Order: sequence, then structure tokens, then C-alpha cells
Amino acid sequence: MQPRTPEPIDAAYVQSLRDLALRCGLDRVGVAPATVMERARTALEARKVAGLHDTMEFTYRNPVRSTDPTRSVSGAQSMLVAARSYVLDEPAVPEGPYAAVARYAWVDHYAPLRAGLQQLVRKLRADGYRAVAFADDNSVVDREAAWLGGLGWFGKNANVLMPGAGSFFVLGSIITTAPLPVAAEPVADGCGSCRRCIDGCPTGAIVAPGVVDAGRCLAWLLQRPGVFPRQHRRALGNRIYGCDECQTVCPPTVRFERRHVEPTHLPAVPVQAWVPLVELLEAGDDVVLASYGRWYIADRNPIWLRRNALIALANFVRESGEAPSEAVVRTLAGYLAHPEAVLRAHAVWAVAEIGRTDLLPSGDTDRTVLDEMAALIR
Ligand code: B12
Ligand code: SF4
Ligand code: SF4
Repeated sequence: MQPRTPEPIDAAYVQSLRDLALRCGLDRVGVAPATVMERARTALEARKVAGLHDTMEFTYRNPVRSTDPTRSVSGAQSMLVAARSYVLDEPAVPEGPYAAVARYAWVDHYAPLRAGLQQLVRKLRADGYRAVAFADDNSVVDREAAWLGGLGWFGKNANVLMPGAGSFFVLGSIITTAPLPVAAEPVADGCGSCRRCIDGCPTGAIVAPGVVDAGRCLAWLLQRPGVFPRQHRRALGNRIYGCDECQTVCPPTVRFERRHVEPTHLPAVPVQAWVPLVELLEAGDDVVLASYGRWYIADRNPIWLRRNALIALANFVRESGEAPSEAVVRTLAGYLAHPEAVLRAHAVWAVAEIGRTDLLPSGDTDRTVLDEMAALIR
């Protein structure tokens, strides 16, 4: 069979892709060259050497691959980059011990983003080009692609901000053999002399404009398996998944948030902006994974969400200044006897934080638990 002759790329063709993108729930589109993303490669390698990636893998696993679009699609000519808003109406703050979920995780925003990208992939393929979609995939550094495609500027908080709409957007791209015309210029810096995100980060994780030290970033510490660093537990507040602080203090993001269109093509599922902590801590593995399994949970092991919940619960009670309810005390006391030592250790910290050292166990011989006990008297 003769290979088909691809559709010619002209202004009308590019416009037809843009129109389709908007119809499919994508809010912004642009085109980046499919050449090596040198700046991102240098940054990934330098940050790995400096240890700023902590134990993260993701795009750090293979910087050569994640910064070279032709490794994913041979003969690639361009990247169609896209952004989709994740602004939703904020549900009322519930009363009692609830933990906060970062906005991008209130519902699955990646599914509609990928679905929109797939429609464009289908069109490009039907028109005779090869095309593969990527979103939050280790093969492509999404922010650098978005920046190169002219979607927005890199904020000092490391997010890509769309002019007139801020940073509450998820990003994705299509690597294609179609030679689409690339963005002429990156979007000009919109931060100016502002540094609210740097000053407002609860753990000082933004160590230079656009540079995040993952070992201090709450968003990563909540995902990372193991003991949650003691020095950052209070700063965690009542967060359980993700952190929005460097975006909710960001003037261009909060100013324009309300003016942006509501996302379309969303699944008809309840918004999960708040997690009932006692309920989560009392639930079995199946229930936890059924409710929150779409989040990134290391090894799909609910233990890490429970660890986060123990810290969030203690912070909630301490910050409320009120005596903990019986249910809270019962739950925390139960965790002091949990079969998993790492959870017993966090329960030790939690009961001490709410002033109930009387509950502390005396016979635990596990090293992690003993370390926590020792830290209480240091
Ligand atoms: C690893 C990762 C993380 C890590 C590390 C984040 C980080 N900043 O390094 C953790 C788990 C902490 C994280 C957290 C979050 N993430 Co994340 N994360 C990723 C992932 C998987 C890879 C990012 C990566 O490769 N970083 C590599 C480093 C080198 O890139 P960089 O930090 O952007 O560095 C650039 C700048 O420094 C810039 N630069 C160079 N010189 C200069 C100079 C100046 C002055 C400036 C300002 C910038 C600048 O160039 C560098 C290279 O591109 C991507 C998905 C993907 N496949 O790309 C999502 C992604 C970046 N995350 C995303 C989101 C939504 C978040 C959170 C907001 C979620 C949350 N609410 O908790 C937070 C934001 C934290 C923050 N301030 O960055 C979105 C970003 C959307 C956007 N509009 O920018 C992405 C793109 C996922 C997606 N597909 O939508 N994330
Ligand atoms: S996500 Fe939170 S902890 Fe991480 S850099 Fe932003 S404000 Fe700091
Ligand atoms: S808070 Fe200020 S410095 Fe930080 S990203 Fe927003 S505008 Fe830029």
C-alpha cells in the first residue's frame, strides 16, 4: 500500500487543530520545536548532582530521554503543547478534622487532558502524521515544552503561568512528525520584582527563582515513602496530598482564577477537596485505595496516606487549640499499637503534639519508634 501524502501544513490547518483542541476541553495550545530541550536537560542533571531531586525518579530517571522528543517519536518535527485549567469552585471548609487536598487533585484532571490530546492525535494520524500524546509522563518535561511552545512564563514558584490566567493548569503535549509552525517567542516574564512564593513557602523549598528543593517541598514529602522529616511536620499543617501555597499567594494566579472558564469534560464524580481524617485512619486498605487510589501513592501502599493523615490530624488538633474529641484520641491510641512501625512512630509524634504523652507506649522496641520517643525529650 502506498503511504498516504500528509495534509499540507498551512495557517488554516493549524487553526483547525486549535479549534479542535478548544472543542475537546483544552484551554491553551501552542507549538514547540521537537529539538533537545537543552536548558531542562542541564537543569535536571545539575539538580541531580546537587541532590535537589531528593529521591525522585520521574523525569530525573533518564534526563536524556525526557528532554529529547525524538526519543519518543522518531522523526518528530514539532510538539503541540496544551494546558487545561483545573480551577473549580471551592467547596466550603467542613467542620472538624479534615485534611486539605491540593486543587489539581480534587478530581482527575489528567483524564480529560489526555482525552483532549487523544482527539488531536487521531486527527494528526488521519492526516498522515505520526503523533503520540504525553501528559505527566516521565518521557517529557511538560513545563519546559509548554514554555518553549509559548504557553506561558516560568514563575519563580517553578510553575508555568498563562498570561491572564495564572498557573492552575495541567500540561501535556503531542510529539508529532507534522512540521507545525513553532512559537516565535517565549512569553515574557510576568513576575517582575514579586517574590511572594519564595517568601510564602512554608518550608523555604524555593531555593532560587524557579528552583525547588524537593527534599523540602511538602508536595514531594507527602508522596515520598518513609519517615516524614520531623522538622517539616508542623509546616505541613492539615495537607494530605499536594501543596498549593506557592500558587495561592501568587497574584497573577489568584487575580485571574475566577475569570477563567470552568473546565468542561469533567467526570461526574464528587470533588475531593477535603479528606475526613478519622474516617481515613479507620478505613481498610481497599476502601482507602478505592477512594484515593488515583493519586500518586508510592507502591500503591495506603500506609503513606495514613502517615500523612496522622500528622495532619495532630496539626489540626493542635492548631484548633481545643481538646481532641474521644474519636480522635481513640484513633491515635489505636495507631500506637499498629503492626506497622512507621505508623506507630508517627502516632508517637501525633499524641505528643496534642499533649497526650500519657498515651505513649513503654514496651516498643522498634528502632524507628524509639527514635521518635527519643526525639520527644531532646
Ligand atoms: C517531579 C515533579 C514534581 C516534583 C518536583 C517539582 C519541581 N519544581 O521540580 C514535586 C513532587 C515536588 C512536584 C510538585 C508540584 N507539581 Co509537579 N511535576 C513533576 C514532573 C513529574 C517533572 C518535573 C520536572 O521534570 N522538573 C525538572 C526541573 C528541572 O524542572 P523545573 O523545576 O520546572 O525547572 C525549570 C525552571 O527552573 C526553568 N528555569 C531555568 N532558569 C530559570 C530562571 C528563572 C528566573 C525561572 C523563574 C525559571 C528558570 O527551567 C528549568 C527547566 O525547565 C512534572 C510532569 C512532567 N512530566 O514534566 C509535574 C508538573 C511539573 N507538576 C505539576 C504540578 C501541578 C505540581 C504542583 C502544583 C502540585 C501540587 N499542588 O502539589 C506542585 C508544584 C510545586 C512547585 N512549586 O514546583 C504540573 C505543572 C503545571 C504548571 N502549570 O506548571 C506538571 C507539569 C504536571 C502536569 N503535566 O501538569 N512536581
Ligand atoms: S508546593 Fe508548597 S512546599 Fe513546595 S515549593 Fe510550593 S509552597 Fe513550597
Ligand atoms: S508569587 Fe510572584 S514571584 Fe512567585 S510566581 Fe507568582 S508572580 Fe511570580
